[in-house]
Amino acid sequence: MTLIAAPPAPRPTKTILRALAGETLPVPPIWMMRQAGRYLPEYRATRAQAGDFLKLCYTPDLAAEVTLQPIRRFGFDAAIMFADILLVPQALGSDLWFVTGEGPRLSTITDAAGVAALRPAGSVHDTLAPVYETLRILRRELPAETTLIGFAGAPWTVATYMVAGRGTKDQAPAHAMKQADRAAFAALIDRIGDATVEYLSAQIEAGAEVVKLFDSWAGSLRGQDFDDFAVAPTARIIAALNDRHPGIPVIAFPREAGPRYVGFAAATGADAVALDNGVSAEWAAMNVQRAGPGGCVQGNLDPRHMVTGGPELVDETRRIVRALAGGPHIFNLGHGITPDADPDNVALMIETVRAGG
Ligand code: 1CP
Repeated sequence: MTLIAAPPAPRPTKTILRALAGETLPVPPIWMMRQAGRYLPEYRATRAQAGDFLKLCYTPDLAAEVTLQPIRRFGFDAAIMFADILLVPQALGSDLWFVTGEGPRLSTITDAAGVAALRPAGSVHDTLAPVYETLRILRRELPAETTLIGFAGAPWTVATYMVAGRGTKDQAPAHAMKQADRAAFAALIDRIGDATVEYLSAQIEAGAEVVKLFDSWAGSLRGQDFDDFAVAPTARIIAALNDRHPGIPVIAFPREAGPRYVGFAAATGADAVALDNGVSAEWAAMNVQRAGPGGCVQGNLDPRHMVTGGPELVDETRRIVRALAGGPHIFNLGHGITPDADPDNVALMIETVRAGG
């Protein structure tokens, strides 16, 4: 019997995919969290046309349009599909609505009966099918060099909203449920994790080339809780995705994880970790970024520079580019751009990055 070795996977050509594969590039590719959003007049116009935020998420032509707006205006290296992490709770059966000027509201889940009443993970496609259509449109319409990113919330962050019924400063309701009935809380995390695997798999089948897991509230987990509810669910999702869709990179964003950024990619199988602006780029270069696969970091300019601009913006951008130039790096903000940001500052950030820092 002759054994024929499998041909090596073709090397990616898009810059974001090259960085995620562990390549150190002379100029880091760049995109920006919340790049489609209220700081852009064209976004506000399309959102007004949609009527409300959820309508915008579930109307594929309009969701694709707002995804493309920052690509046309700035030429970012990646487009992130327009949707929201809270569509998954809705697909699992939570009521979801947005209060203008305040934010999201959901029906609350506080005990084992609430978890048991959720829909099965496999049924999420009934609600989420329009998101897959958005991705199919984007794959047709994006420039050939632009990477298409899909996303979901990580289970802990999604659970904090499902338990509290809204955004909270300290995620106290989720911590309380975890303490009162750890098994019920773990069942909630598992159900969200299963739904997330289904959702991200379908996103990849519809054309997402990279997926990102947003764990915006990971920083409020301590000790064993961080291992059980940030690391383990993320690792489980990534293992299932690697199994179903080998070669599709995953970016993990355990926001405000601080020292727990160290080893997070290795512990979860993530191809990159996104850094918030609470850690310094110099520290991350020493402690988080590594040469080769799994060593890529993304980040981490403070989004307030998109409001204030000026020489500080240029200096900080250069400092981050230089600090992370020795390994695989995707330039980004440390969190989402805010509605009061000035689009001219975004253009200045991109110009500075592309000038080599
Ligand atoms: O009025 C508006 O137009 C709504 C503002 C808005 C936008 C533009 C919301 C409501 N969601 C979004 C889009 C969105 N949300 C994207 C689109 C892609 C892009 O980045 O351009 C993404 C990736 C998200 C992810 C998201 N939603 C996160 C994780 C990232 C983060 O910011 O930490 C979280 C926590 C949410 C929940 C959410 N959705 C919207 C708001 C205002 C919030 C935060 C609510 C709160 O905690 O109070």
